[in-house]
Amino acid sequence: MKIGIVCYPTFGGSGVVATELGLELSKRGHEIHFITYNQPVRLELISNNVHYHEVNVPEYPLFHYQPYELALSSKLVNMVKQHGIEILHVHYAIPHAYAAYMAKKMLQEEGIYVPIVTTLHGTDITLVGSHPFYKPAVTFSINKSDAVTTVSQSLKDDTLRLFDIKNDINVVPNFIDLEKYNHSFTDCQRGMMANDEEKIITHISNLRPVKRVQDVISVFYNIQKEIPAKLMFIGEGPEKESVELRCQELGIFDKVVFFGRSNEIDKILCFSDLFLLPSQTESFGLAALEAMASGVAVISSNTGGLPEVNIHGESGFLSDVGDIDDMTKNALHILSDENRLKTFKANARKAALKFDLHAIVPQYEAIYQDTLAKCLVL
Ligand code: GMT
Repeated sequence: MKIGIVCYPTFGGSGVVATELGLELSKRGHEIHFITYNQPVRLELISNNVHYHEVNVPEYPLFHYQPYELALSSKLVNMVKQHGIEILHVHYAIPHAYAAYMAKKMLQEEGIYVPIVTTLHGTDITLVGSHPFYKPAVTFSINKSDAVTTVSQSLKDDTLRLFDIKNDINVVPNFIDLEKYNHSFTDCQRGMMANDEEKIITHISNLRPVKRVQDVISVFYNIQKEIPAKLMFIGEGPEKESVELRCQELGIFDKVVFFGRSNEIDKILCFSDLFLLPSQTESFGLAALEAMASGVAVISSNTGGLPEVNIHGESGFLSDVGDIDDMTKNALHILSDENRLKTFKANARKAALKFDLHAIVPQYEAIYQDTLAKCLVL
């Protein structure tokens, strides 16, 4: 199939999933066209059947806001015509599903029919999309998609609760390339980051308020009072400065390593013992899955789709949002006993197996095939 993939090219989970999906589909023989405003961060390989088409929005002084949706829908029209793209898979409803619908309508005028698969990722539904400023357009775009998927059952429930949805929604969970996280061959160079007694705690996110990064610091502060530990803090975002300041105030700055954005997540996870994800909302928690695939136990909140990923008492523990004491208690329970830590780490890896890309990617292929077949009948 010739598949157009529209996504955010940044470090956000939706862009990562879209990119990994495209790359895997290309390995399975499909021709993939990424259409977005920058080369996606994890798109390291441009090969015969992986293409990247940049959407440019020329600055024009009359516009207070530059019209990205317009530029995207025009680009989609051109790319579908030029490359014979058969199906568009858009990740994150805003504004991608909306722009794709406009492109589809323009193409129909020329007798070209291209169906749209929309994947909802989380904040496009739970935070931004349900705001009254966007809600009518998001509802419309979801209902006008030819197929809709969500990355967890919880996100499907939220979508049905928050919007008036007439379409069926398929749950296709996020996935992982387990081979990339198979570290048994190496000692992971743990000694570079911590001494033998120190436990390594890790947090990865885009440091937005929804990630509750101050809770990460509070839990780590409590842990290191009881057990020697280091915190690996990965990501850039609006909360970064306040986190650095707080670490200074608490006198733990020398125990926290700030990596910024990193393309070496797998290496950092390789030497980690525990992953903290205390988010306010989290439709799935791809970062937690990446940690689990690396054999890292997870302490997370119990919000959204996290209970579908992190299995309470097995791969880690779940706590109510903001319950620092419970998260600290659970973290210390895992870290204070070497055998217990080993068991949780092994369980984490085992729980991640369920999300193997070889099991999940064919679900998307089946959706493309069904959608194309349905459209042929119409
Ligand atoms: O969570 C983020 O910071 C980024 C965001 C996105 O849309 O790029 O992630 C959402 O999509 C990911 C991939 O499907 C999910 O794993 C994340 O849980 C989800 N984030 C939230 O719901 C807050």
